[in-house]
Amino acid sequence: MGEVDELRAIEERIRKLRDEIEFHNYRYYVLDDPVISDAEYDALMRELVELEAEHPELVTPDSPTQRVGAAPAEAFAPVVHRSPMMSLANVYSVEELRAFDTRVRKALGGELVEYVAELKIDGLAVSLTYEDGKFVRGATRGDGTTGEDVTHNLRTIRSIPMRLRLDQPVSIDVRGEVYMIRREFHKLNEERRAAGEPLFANPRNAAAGSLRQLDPKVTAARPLGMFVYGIGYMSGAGGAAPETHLEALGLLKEAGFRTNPNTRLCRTIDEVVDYCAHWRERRDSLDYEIDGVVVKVNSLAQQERLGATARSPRWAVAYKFPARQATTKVRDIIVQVGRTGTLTPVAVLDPVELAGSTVSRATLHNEDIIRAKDIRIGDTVIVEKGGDVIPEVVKVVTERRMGAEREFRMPTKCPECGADVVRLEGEAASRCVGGMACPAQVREGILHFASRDAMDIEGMGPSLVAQLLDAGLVKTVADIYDLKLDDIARLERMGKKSAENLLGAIERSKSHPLHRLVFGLGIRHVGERSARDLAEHFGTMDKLAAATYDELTRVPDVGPKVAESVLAFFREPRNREILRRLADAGVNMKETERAAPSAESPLAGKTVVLTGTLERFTRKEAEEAVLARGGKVSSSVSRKTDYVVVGKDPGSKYDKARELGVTILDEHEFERLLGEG
Ligand code: 3BA
Repeated sequence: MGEVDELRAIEERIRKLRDEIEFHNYRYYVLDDPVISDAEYDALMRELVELEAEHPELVTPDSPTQRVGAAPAEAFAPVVHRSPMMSLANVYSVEELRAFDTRVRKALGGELVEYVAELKIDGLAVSLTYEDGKFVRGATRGDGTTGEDVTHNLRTIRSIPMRLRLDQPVSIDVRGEVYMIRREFHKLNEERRAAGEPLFANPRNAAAGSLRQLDPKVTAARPLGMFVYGIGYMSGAGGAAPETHLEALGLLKEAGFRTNPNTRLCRTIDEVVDYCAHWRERRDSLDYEIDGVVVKVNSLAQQERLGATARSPRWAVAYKFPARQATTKVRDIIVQVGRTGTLTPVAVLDPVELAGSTVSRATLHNEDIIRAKDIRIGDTVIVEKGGDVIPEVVKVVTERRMGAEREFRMPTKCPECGADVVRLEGEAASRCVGGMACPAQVREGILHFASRDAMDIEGMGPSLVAQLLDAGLVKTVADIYDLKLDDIARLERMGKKSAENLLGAIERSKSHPLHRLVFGLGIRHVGERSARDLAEHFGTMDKLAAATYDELTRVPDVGPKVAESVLAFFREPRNREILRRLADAGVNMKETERAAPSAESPLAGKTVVLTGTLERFTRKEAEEAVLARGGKVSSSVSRKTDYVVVGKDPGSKYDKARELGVTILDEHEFERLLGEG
């Protein structure tokens, strides 16, 4: 072969490798559906790197090897957008959303209007510029007219195509949002904490910080994602010009971009309102943050007629969810004593509005976390409330320190009973050694016993339990079953009627299956799952109480920690006495036989793992459904797992299942399986 022919063959091979690698990037990062293994992908990449090293004159900026290069001279240089990136008008209520719809329809003379509702990704808006189908530049939004050149960092995002997958050489500006998935954000912050570096307050700031890196290697190590949601400018698409926003999104998808799969066409504002309500409740099920819903008029002709004000288009609006983060001050740090004697430091805050309610406390978990975050009394902090969890302090705004802030010290004596506080080697928690002599532990233990997932005694909340303890009517959970109507009715805010209701709830609690009692006893390390496993395995309290270490660890999923703890509980004479009294009072000590699972159920004897959010079941309902059919629910995937049921936004269990080749069921298939037999 002549030299020229050889060079041509190498050029051809390089071209082929680039096409293949970008195709696999697309399969993996855009479609989330890879068709080759990581090793095969690495081999392609290695070959390309070697060929380009031998022939540097053949390297082009859109080569997949150039996604992580050096920072060019134009990094962060100002970029004037071909068309401005406007802002979105915000609304904070359904009423305002309906007012938007009324305005739109009025301005269009009462025409039919369709909307597209899409998730409002809480990231950074960027613009990607393609010339003749090739990625040439990417910029932040900036002030909307001029942004900063972040091409070098955007190239590291594998879901951004370097070349468009279109036939025509289109020139286009694509707009979208760059974000960091929550899991990666937490990992990044964990690393920064370990390295003593300042923490990011949220994934958005982390993504912004990553795009502002000079060294694209640093950006590449912080996995960012991007969803695109619009076209800012386009030429050369020929007859393919879209007429609706949804068509525009379809075109972007065809061109190889990642669009959000949860975008919906809504024919009425009611459908938009439903969509907003749906995602307000389910924002936690996504692995990225959203801060609202963006509503857009679907028809581009109607968009044109509606036009824009000085700052924002009249055809779009952002429905904002209540903020989940706020800034406030730590007035004090107090200590709460839990059921097992664990001392939990709690920040007393200047009250602040958060996710629709007023917050004045935040958990600080333990001493180590306070040290790691360096939280001091008097500090200004960012607090966060997610889902239905207790608010947390995310980080201190150190810039606001005045010098008078005080460090917290864990008390050496229990604030409730004065007993010693100990912190065991290797444990994060400090604990009061007072045991049943500590009123806080007694109180919390009784509250746990009566709680919904344990004995479910309705009406036995914190204030009643405190009164019962004060009046000396209850000292242990066994005393609950000796309560008399007159005793209760005499308590403050307790009429005869409420007293009767309470006695009714106490009476009903006697007939629960054994696992609720086992859970309610508050044996350390015995959660709901273990309580159920133990109750089902041993069948009666007597058998459980008599079980040896070996018998206990023979129960699947019961390890040494749980076994030791169960043994210690039953060795204690005071606990045995309480159990004897509960039995005498008529509290059920047997695990009620499950309705014998029909042998035909395909789930009988099978081990099932659940991951992700299911649409039609809560986690508990899905578990119960499996158990009721004779199956077992496990929390981790192994070769012994028969089925992995995968909901929306599954976690690593899904990857594990694929790796091990375990049968994967989606929600439909799972429902079908439940229906059989
Ligand atoms: N859609 C943010 N602006 C968005 C194009 C309009 C728009 C957004 C959006 C103005 C999101 C303002 C900055 C901007 C492109 C201007 C979205 C999101 N649509 N889904 C209607 O998910 N955060 N932000 N971006 N032009």
